[in-house]
Amino acid sequence: MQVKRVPTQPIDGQKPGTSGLRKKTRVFMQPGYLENFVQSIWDGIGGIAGQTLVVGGDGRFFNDRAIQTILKMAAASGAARVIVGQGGLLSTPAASNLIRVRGADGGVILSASHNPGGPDEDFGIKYNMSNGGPATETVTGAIHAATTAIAEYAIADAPDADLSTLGESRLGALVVEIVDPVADYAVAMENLFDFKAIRSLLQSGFQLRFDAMHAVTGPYATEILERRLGAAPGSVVNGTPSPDFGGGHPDPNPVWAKDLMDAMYGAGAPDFGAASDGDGDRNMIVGRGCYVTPSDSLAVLAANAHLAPGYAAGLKGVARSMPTSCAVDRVAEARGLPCFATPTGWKFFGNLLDAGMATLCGEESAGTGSDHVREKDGLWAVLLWLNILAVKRQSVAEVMAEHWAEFGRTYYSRHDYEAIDSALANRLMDDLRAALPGLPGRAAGALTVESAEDFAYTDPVDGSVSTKQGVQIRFVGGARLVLRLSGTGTEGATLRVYLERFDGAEFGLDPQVALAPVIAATEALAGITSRTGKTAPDVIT
Ligand code: VG1
Ligand code: CO
Repeated sequence: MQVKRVPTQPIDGQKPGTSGLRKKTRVFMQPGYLENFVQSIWDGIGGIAGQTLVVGGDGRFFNDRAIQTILKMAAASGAARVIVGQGGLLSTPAASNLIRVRGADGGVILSASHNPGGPDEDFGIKYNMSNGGPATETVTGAIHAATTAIAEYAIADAPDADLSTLGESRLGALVVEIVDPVADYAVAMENLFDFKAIRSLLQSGFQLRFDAMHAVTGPYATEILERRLGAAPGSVVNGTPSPDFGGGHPDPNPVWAKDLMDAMYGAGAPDFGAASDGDGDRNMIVGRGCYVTPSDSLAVLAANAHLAPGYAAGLKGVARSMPTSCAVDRVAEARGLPCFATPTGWKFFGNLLDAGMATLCGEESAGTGSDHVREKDGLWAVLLWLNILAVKRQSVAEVMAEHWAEFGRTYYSRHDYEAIDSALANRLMDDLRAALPGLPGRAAGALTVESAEDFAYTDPVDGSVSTKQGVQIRFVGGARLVLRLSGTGTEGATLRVYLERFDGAEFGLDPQVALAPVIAATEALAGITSRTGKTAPDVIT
């Protein structure tokens, strides 16, 4: 095997964001672009000689080409073994699981998650560490530093590997091992959940619909829900991964999973509906006529996880990202559990999970997971819900009503303003940050600001500090407003506005109505409409 050393120079803007490096697919397809970043990963982590890596992606356009490049670059840099999901497929949680069960040194995941795929859409790459979790800020910092210093990359001059046949082959000294992407993951799920109870729920006439959104969870859901648990054939819809996700946004929320919402709110709706995103780490839960917000879902799972065998001993603690609603905090308080608030992005949960300080974690963006892997896990959340329903024998609506009666309801919504001019968005945030010290005591619409901060997080395990993680404003009476800029967008800036208000007595309001005072206060404080000209958010979830 011949190794080519190709001279190159730093490419601007290869800074990993919330979830690795995300760009337009055509950007990644430029000669040397992907190669530069992959070499920077190898350099940033101190080389990969002798290592075992896991590689896979969500099957989007360019997934297969990127994997061939990564294999040749792993061979050129002396890796011992690369474990690849058959056909280049691995969901993000399955990759995390595989890194852990195989004791790999790390992994590379190809995905832009819920962003659309295709030659004119998005692509992404991220590095996961030996605990199975996304690289910490320290490691992404080292990778970024490597992108700014790179002078050459090394790649094997070799034919493409066969990704379709299970088993081992060689690329020079590198062993390429093709594995079934579903097998180990399905075993992990069987070890956590009461499959017998779920099977008998499904036999009792309980109907479910799982929308894989033409993305990677199709094969996982078909094997686990239909084959192993006996859901009726056809319960999994859009179950064949396609390079452009059927032309849609594989984003499991009421806007992009509208077909599922229509089915769940229409005549003859099944008992339970769920969807997952491009790479399988997000989940949406919806009962018959009853959408469950991700923040509420996290709270319900925290309150009921002990009903599943894998969590029968109880939870060590719970964690949520700062913008996620405080619904889970109320469960933690009632049950005497430690509760942590971290910056946005799953990488911040890793240390808490590794240290045994938290068992369950979640984000408002439809991510929930536990210490079984180090990523959020869409199908896991679906199975935990099913396990809970199998034990309680209640409808989703009944579970929610009971939950709110016990803990109160935290009305919650996120308003996204997309593709704003980056300079304008940065100015908006900078001005808001500068105004924070003067806000407490000030009126904003009908509300009065109680406290205002630019969220900073000190990791309780390693003491690392992350600053500027979003503006958090609390109002007298308990309402809360958070504003931050997205770290995963690929066009201009996306401003995310997170709104919440607790109500201990009235549970039946429309969230947008319940949150009207907080929405009005936002405009008074941040002037989004006056600055951007946008009179309404682009996406409301
Ligand atoms: C978004 C979500 C965040 C999530 C991240 C990655 O980030 O808000 O909660 O962790 O996507 O999720 P941002 O910076 O755009 O708000 V995934 O499913 O894209 O791995
Ligand atoms: Co995702």
